[in-house]
Amino acid sequence: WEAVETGTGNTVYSGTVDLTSTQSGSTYNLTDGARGNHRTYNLNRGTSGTGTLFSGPDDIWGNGLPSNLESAGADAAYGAALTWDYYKNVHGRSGIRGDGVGAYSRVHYGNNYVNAFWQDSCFCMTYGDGSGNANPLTSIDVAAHEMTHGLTANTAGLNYSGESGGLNEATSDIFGSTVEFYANNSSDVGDYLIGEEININGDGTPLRYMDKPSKDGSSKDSWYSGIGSIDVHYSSGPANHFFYLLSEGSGAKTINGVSYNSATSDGLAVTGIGRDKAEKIWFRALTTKFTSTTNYAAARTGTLAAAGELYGTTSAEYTAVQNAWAGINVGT
Ligand code: ASN
Ligand code: ZN
Ligand code: CA
Repeated sequence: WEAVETGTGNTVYSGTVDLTSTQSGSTYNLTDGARGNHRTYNLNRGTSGTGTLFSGPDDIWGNGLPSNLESAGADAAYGAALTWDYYKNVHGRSGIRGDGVGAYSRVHYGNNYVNAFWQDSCFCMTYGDGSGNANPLTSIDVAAHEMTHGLTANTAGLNYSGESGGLNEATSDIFGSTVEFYANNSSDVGDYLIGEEININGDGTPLRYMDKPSKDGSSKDSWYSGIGSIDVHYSSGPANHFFYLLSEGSGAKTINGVSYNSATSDGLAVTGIGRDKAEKIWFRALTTKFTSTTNYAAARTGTLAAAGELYGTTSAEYTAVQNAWAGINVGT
């Protein structure tokens, strides 16, 4: 018999947060009894299996420092819970498969591993501890990015290569960002940057920028014929840029203390419709229009169909979708 409890997570990136656990006798487990029993495991530098479920005599997880092995577990559990709540409360979807069943997270993967990943085969996500300047890969946006790979695999199934691969990656960045905004966490505020907490570059810069993807030195701002042959983490750039333009519009803007400046490929201004509407359009397109082979042109068609269903084909929202795609050189 297990009781659902509310414990305390002292995370590396998000301060002190509530975490749902389960209690079995005098032992607490980092199993989220309110979210499909999503579990969080400690691989303790291993690279296979599940390691051990985080558990102990108290319902306090971590101390906020990466040196405490529970801290990254607290971040991972928090990120998974937020992502679950976001899809349930914003999009009406219960769990990655929509069946109410939780996945699981594994932290402390390998030695000095500077990445995180989702695997369909285990229905689980895994985080490294980083090395050098990098910190554990367990920030909110990274957690939501990885979990969203599970959602994409179970809906559109976008192939992870070519233009569909870029759209797959962008979908993870888009919802990585929207979950971070949804969290409304004062330690890790919402932004249109990916991985800014991890310090992967050693100079405090993020991994990716949605307002101007080329700021990372590799991602593309706009679509071009042949973009399907570059790395999917770079061909994602135009779709991330599309989502930023659709949400916030072109030009300079400061949100939660972060400054953005987004230019269109055609030089025409785009007026944003707000993130709340943009995320609904992308989710509807992903789950009802996109397929495994959707490319940029088809993503335009799919998001326009979604916007038409949600807001009407004569709406300002529909026009904004057209303009945002034109702003990254897709359609006219
Ligand atoms: N963190 C990367 C991603 O989610 C891992 C990978 O490239 N598979 O895209
Ligand atoms: Zn990814
Ligand atoms: Ca972020």
